[in-house]
Formats: sequence, structure tokens, C-alpha cells
Amino acid sequence: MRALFPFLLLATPVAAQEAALLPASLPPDVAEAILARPDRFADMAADLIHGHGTGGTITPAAIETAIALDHAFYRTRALRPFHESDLDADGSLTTPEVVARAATLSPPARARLMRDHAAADADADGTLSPPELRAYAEAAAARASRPLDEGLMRATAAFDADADGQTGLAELTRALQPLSATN
Ligand SMILES: [Ca+2]
Ligand SMILES: [Ca+2]
Repeated sequence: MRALFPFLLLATPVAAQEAALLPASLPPDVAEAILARPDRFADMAADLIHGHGTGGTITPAAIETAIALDHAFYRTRALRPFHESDLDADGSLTTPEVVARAATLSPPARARLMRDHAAADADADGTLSPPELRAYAEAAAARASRPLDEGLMRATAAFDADADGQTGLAELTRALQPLSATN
């Protein structure tokens, strides 16, 4: 036990110093994740700025758009097998439609389609209505999206050192460089 104390005395001030380098507005779990892997955060933030920003900077609104695009991707992915089963293109899926599509699939894919159909059919009437499909897609997006990853995306906005409403690559690099140097 005794041997631990010198380590703790040394380690705590360093961690506190590092945390003080981050914007104070960050949620604790997000700040912790950035401190644990500043290089990974820097890569994610740079990709976010390059992919969704303009001119090497990004606004909070553009970050929300990036997050919304991810959710749209997850919803679309979840709905695709159902859309492929909508034989009469009326936006609803009857049991005969799903059975017809299922017959063309491999046994695992067939099982998955039938299971997902049952899961999405909230009122168990055998037909997936547009509201049931929407609810299923929203639930799938909620399962697929990671709150911490989205917190890290939103954290990019907190590195707006000159408070002009945009976070630039240079601002990020300046803020994160001292962290990377100590790791
Ligand atoms: Ca249909
Ligand atoms: Ca139904």
C-alpha cells in the first residue's frame, strides 16, 4: 500500500494540469475520452472539419448536420430490407410481401427479415405501416449511434478559442498539441 502513495501524489497533479488545458464546458466523460486519446480526437475532429466544414473550419450547426446524417444513414440501413420487400410500393409491408421477399434470401437473411418484421410490427396485425417503419428506424438509429462519439463530435465546437462561432484546424492543433506532447 505504502508504495502507491508517491505514484498517486505525482499522477494527480499531472492529470489535473492536462484537464485544465481543455475547454471547461466539456462534459466530464468527453474530456476524459479526449485526455485518454488526444491523437484520436484530433484525427476525428480533423475528419469532421474536412468532411463537413468549409474552408478549414466548422460551425456547431454543421456538426449537428453531420450527426443527423449519421442517424439518417442508420435509419436507411435499417429500412432497406423492408423497402426491398415493398412489392406494390405503397409504403406498407404486408405479410405476403415479406414472405415473397424472404423466399429469395439465404436462410440467415430470411430469418433476420422475418425477425425484424415481427419486431417492427408493433400492433402485431401482420402489416408494417409507415408509422411502425418510422419508429423501427428511429429505434435502430438510437441503438447504432454512440452518445460518446457524438459528444466528441460536439466537443469540436468547444475549441473555438477566438469565439467567432467556428472551430478551425489551427485552433484544434494549438489546443491539443500540449496534450499529445505529454502522452
Ligand atoms: Ca406494400
Ligand atoms: Ca402493424
